[in-house]
Amino acid sequence: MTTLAIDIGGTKLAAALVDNDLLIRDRRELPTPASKTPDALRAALHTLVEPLSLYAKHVAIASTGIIRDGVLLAINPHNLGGLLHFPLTETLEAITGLPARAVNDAQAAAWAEYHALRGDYRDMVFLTVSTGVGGGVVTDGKLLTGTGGLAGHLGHTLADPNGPMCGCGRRGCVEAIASGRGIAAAAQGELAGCDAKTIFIRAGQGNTQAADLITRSAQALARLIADIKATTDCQCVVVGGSVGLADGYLTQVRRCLAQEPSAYQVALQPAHYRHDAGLLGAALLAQGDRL
Ligand code: ADP
Ligand code: BMX
Ligand code: ZN
Repeated sequence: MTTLAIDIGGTKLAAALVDNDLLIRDRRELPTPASKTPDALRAALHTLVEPLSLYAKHVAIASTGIIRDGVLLAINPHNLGGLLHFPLTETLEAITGLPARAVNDAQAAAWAEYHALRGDYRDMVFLTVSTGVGGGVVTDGKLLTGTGGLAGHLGHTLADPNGPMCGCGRRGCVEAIASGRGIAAAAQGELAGCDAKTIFIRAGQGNTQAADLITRSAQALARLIADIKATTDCQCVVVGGSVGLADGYLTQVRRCLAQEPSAYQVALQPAHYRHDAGLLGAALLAQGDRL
């Protein structure tokens, strides 16, 4: 059964057709519109999925935000241009005429990455370092979603009580420091106004401020990973997102984690499905896990 899978992130929207063997075709992307009102997102989703919906039997959505009863509720509305609330499944059902299911993007990616692990794994955690910092926790082979969809929002744990304000209303969250937006927000002088992608390029060219901003992110992520190990005793942590997958980033996180006591050491791996983990996890969940 062909699934129309959609991944809604703070920076980009992706959609593709996914078949029963998790093969992806006709993948396409659009920038996420930054608008407080839902109309721009509705219009972008329409443009994105219209050429694909004819070939699918159902829709599977992985989306940034807390997903409750098919509705997106932003914990950090700044990541979506101030948008707080968006009726995801209702909108996609209206656009495509197909039944739709939705799940948080990092929870979906965790599920896909858990299935990609080879060996006897029961406990793993996925982290995306992207527009924000998202997380998905698999414990004893089960994906945690929580009663209200909040489970795994590890980007909103505390990194620094004196750190920058987070869009969720809390000061010093991991997301406010380690995410693409957090990296960009701390840039000063010649780097002020640059996005995280540009800051990585500048670091590669030898810019020391850019390199320090990336190290600050990697340090916050490594401390989060030590906390995750202490909380879940997971067997591995898989890292995705465009910042998480950027050249050299995971190596830096490993170096920072190595400074922590031995009890908090855990294997770190880049996402097997790279930028498609969210799409594939949503498809897997909607298809009922036939793997
Ligand atoms: P989304 O959050 O929409 O899922 P991404 O995973 O692409 O999207 O994350 C977006 C963030 O990653 C932005 O802050 C962007 O500047 C940054 N980014 C995109 N490409 C790269 C790259 N090649 N290297 C480092 N950072 C990147
Ligand atoms: C934020 C939060 C999470 C999401 C994470 C990564 C919103 C809109 N999103 O912490 O639900 O999983 O970002 O999202 O509150 P991404 O856009 O970086 O992929
Ligand atoms: Zn926060």
